[in-house]
Amino acid sequence: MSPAQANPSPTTESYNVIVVGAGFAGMYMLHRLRGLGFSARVYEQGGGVGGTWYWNRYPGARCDVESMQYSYSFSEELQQEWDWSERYASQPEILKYANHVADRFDLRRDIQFNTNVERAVFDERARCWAVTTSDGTTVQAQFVVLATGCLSNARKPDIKGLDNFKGPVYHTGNWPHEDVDFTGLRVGLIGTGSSGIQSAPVIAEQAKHLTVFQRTANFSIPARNAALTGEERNTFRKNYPEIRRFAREVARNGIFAEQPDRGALDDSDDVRREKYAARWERGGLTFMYAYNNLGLALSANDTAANFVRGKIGEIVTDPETAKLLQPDNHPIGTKRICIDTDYFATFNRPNVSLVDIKSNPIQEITAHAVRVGGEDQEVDALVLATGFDAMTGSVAKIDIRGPGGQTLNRKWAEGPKTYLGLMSAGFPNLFIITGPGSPSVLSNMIVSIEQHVDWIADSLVHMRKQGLATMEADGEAEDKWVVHVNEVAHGTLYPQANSWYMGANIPGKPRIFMPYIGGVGVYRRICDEVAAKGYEGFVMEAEAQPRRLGAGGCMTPA
Ligand code: N01
Repeated sequence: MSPAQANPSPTTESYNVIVVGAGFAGMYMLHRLRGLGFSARVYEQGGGVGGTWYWNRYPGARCDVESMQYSYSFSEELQQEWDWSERYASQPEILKYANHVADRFDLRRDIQFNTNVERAVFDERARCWAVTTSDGTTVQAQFVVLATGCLSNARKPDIKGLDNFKGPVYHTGNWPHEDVDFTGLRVGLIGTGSSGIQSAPVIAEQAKHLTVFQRTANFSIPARNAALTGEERNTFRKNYPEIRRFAREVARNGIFAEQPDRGALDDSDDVRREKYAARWERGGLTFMYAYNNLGLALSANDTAANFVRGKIGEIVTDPETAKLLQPDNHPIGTKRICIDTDYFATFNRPNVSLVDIKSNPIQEITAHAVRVGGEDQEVDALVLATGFDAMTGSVAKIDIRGPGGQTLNRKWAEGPKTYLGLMSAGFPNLFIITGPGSPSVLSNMIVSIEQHVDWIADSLVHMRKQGLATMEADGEAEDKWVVHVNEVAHGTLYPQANSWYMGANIPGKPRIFMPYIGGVGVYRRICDEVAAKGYEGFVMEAEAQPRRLGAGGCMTPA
């Protein structure tokens, strides 16, 4: 029990809404709440805004969705005035954008930084949440919105001896704010997901030697990053209404792009190869939109996977290294596909080596080395690119107790259960942004964030108008949604990979496909229909007495 829990100070403050997290979701939620006249307070564990982009400062960190699309659409002025400099924005530029948004909309005055929310307990009499933070304060709010992010709980692996290592150990998801200089050092990099694949080429340029420890080879497509020209930016800006509409309503993943209209086996081998080659040259995530059945049929998927394996073989000069780098244990795209700059070519450098830890797992880390197959790979510094306790990890860190003392962690012990990814039955007035059961990490996050925030804001306005005190997911509606989310996932190839989407990267975490794979357009329509039918599948209860919402939050009824 933390000091805050042991001795909470009396509640003095109350708000309509407490928002947990000041990443892209929390910032937009705050902006909407303020605009609607709700009082709100945001608690953020970091020292600044930006969420995942505040923490993930590793060398080479960059978004894999094009910058002109990985940006807010809620303000026409904002999207017209901000100049993205590159096709894929780097982490520093995204963080600068987040700070610009915070300043432009004057958000900081309602955000308390360097503060963790440790506990949220539903007070049944007052029908509101008592929220306790790491500074020992407890505040009240009628609603709590978890904008805690899906990839913000960096995971240190359980590798024997890791704590005995004498050199510096960095985690890509919790990178220092100061410059890290690897000049003259032998660096060991563990993990070859998006973070490892982005950082390896940059570290290799600086370090004396880079040793990459690979457990699972990953598919990666070249980013083909480049400076954006004024003309490219203007074309986007002119066409934003249609681009944004398409991303929200049509695209499965919230990204404006040409949609495939045929399956991979509908084309001849030559035509197919040409299409893949063109997409490889263009670079980026749209490689996977070459055909409409790459995520559905293994025979189709194999054609794309074989093409990429072939490209790896062409790029990497040492045949043994090339073979190790060619993924062979999951269909392409079923683990988050990576987007890189010179990742495979990095292994042609004389100062880079690859160690296969799949056939020969790491035995232990000693004071100065990583021991594999009885051999010590000496390193001066370690970089852990070992991922996150994704989607549920940051929620699980908060002790959330609903009516009757039920904890969310206990309820989710066998996997997260939500209705529409927005609420979990038994926890009234507690919303989750881009939670498990929503398209979330399978989509352009900003598109999904804006949709969730707007939907939540509309629900609060509805409740205020109708004089309603509580809103909660109905258990039956939730059960049906959980079944639906699973059915849709199991109709695809995704569950064939041991991915973090499945919770497979965390020992003991239940294997449940967490995001909703039905597509952002379909999902948006479902959410809108639910609202149009009077919030079907949610239980809403009236106020026993009028509450002055908008004027100071949560007051205990007399
Ligand atoms: O994490 P990951 P990430 N011993 O979980 C290995 C987003 N993102 O930080 O696959 C040895 O994907 C693990 O091996 P295996 C993006 O959505 C986006 O790279 O479990 N190895 C794997 O190789 C992404 O998917 C961007 O066998 C261990 C790696 O570590 C998500 O964040 C950039 C190990 C972890 O890969 C997560 O990416 C960065 C152990 N004990 C991240 N434990 C962009 O926008 C784990 N591994 C481009």
